[in-house]
Amino acid sequence: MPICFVLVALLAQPEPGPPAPTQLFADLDGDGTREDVRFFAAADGQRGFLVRDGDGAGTSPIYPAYKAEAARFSAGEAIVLGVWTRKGVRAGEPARRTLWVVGFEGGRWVERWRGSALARPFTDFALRDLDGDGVDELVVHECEAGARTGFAAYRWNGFGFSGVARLAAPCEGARIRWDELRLEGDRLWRS
Ligand SMILES: [Ca+2]
Ligand SMILES: [Ca+2]
Repeated sequence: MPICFVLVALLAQPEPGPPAPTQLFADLDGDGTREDVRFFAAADGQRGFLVRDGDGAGTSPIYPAYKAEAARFSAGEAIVLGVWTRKGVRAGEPARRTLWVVGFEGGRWVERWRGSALARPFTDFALRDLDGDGVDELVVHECEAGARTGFAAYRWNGFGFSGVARLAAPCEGARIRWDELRLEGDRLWRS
């Protein structure tokens, strides 16, 4: 193929755009109807924002967030953000992951809880109903050199997350999917 055609073909490749928003459904105002919420993440994974109902009227501030999940807590529904923090991080070390719980009240986004940290550093998180009681648990993947690795389940207590159970698992390799995890009492296991 002549080089001019190769160049034209390369130049015609579309630029990679920002990632598609994550669509979430949560009843943030407690009226019994779930709102349609979208999380827009920057391509660098360092910040993001939420839009309620997709009309721009309920646009959040820009958070230092890389991920968002809808959560059904016993006290109501909310959005849990995976957020970068430098609190307690020494100079030269990378930012750590933490969690914020945000809601939508009185026509604006409010930060209900800005977590300092969980018991241990984590690499990823999800909100899932692990025991089938209709309330979501927080489950995190812990994978830090020199530390116990695996999964840990937490419950929202209204003021933060309380640890419930752990499942030891290798850091890499046989990665367990969130949907395979089950909780029975204080036992976390892989189905
Ligand atoms: Ca609602
Ligand atoms: Ca549950």
